[in-house]
Amino acid sequence: MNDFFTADISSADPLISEAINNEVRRQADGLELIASENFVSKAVLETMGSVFTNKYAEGYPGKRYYGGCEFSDVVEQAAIDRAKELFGCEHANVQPHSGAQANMAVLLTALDHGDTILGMSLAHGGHLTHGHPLNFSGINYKVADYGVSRDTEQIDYDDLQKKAEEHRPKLLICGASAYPRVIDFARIGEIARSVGAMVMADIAHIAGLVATGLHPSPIPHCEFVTTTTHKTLRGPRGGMAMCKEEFAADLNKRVFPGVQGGPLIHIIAAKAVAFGEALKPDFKAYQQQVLDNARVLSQTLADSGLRIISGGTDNHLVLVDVFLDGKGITGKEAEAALGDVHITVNKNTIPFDTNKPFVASGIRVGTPALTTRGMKEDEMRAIGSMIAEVIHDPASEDVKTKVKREVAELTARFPMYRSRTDTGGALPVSAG
Ligand code: DSN
Repeated sequence: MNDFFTADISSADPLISEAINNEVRRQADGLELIASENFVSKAVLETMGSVFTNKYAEGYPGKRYYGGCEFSDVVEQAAIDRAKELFGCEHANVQPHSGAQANMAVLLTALDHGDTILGMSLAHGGHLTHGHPLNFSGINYKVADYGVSRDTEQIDYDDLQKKAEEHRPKLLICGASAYPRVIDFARIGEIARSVGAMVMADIAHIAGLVATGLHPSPIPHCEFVTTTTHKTLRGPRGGMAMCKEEFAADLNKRVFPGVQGGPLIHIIAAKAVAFGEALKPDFKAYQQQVLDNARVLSQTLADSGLRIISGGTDNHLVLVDVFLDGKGITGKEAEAALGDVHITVNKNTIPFDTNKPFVASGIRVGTPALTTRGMKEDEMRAIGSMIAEVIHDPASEDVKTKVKREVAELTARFPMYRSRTDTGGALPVSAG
């Protein structure tokens, strides 16, 4: 047989092979606390690397523009059916390549160019695609924003009502990328209806919690619900858009041919696999552990003298003020110091931040990935202490050496993917 079909990556492309192996080791040897990241199962990983990557399948199941789509139809229909079962939605489009493209398709469905949207400010935990001036959403539409109150650092629903009355948006956008509290979708739905607006909820961060009933669902209250599939939902990197049946045909047209061409059938197949996993009872136990872990991590960090935005967390993430009005360090410094000891977090602005976004006063930490590795409350207490020690003394090489050793000991107890040195590929092994 032709080498082309049999040569492993290690011989076909040593540079990329080595980078993959290094990434396998980086993920295994570090503590991954980026709230939007997770580790997929071997089944999902294998499906993403399947021969469906070779297939063009513009259109939708049963109505394609190319021949040979019979098996593409099987996987896409399975993804759609499972998504509908998981979220209880009337319609699901599983083709968006990302959350941003799912949001773009919804905005094109709901709005005309120049219409007004009201979204949560990025600086208060929202997302670029909810109306940031540099994003398509801010370029093509008139934007007003809402945020959290200074006192509680939680969404100010009374202010949101006032803003909705003032700006009369056609679409109210809710959902966040750095908001640790329950979002009251029912209240947001009421506010929208009071001004004749539609609602899009972007549940990218909390989709796994919503799917398992551990966060109230936006489905009954919103015309449109979008998500990514790779965060708490623990599927392949990608997006999905859901809506009421009345918008289904239009939404489908906006995804394809509106903003995308050929769907990524290998990713859609992996979405189906991930949704199948999420429908199993142990996924709810996993999500509950994500929540329990986040609460313990939050409490440990608070006990160490760091300030937790909004005073705690109801979901998978914790937003931590490390700047402490100039008495601490910046988010940028914290991210770098923690990176030195193989703890991966991202700097994040906090509400009413006095530092610029690239410096930031906070860090965002999340528990989905480490919970997938099997870590529980005891490990969260240990990790919280490690984080605090580094942040309180970022210049100390002694502290860094000690914490680096603790990270190595902890990660060794929770094995995950390993490097397949004979081929250079990544072979997952069972999570701890
Ligand atoms: N980049 C994602 C996150 O980290 O939350 C949002 O798109």
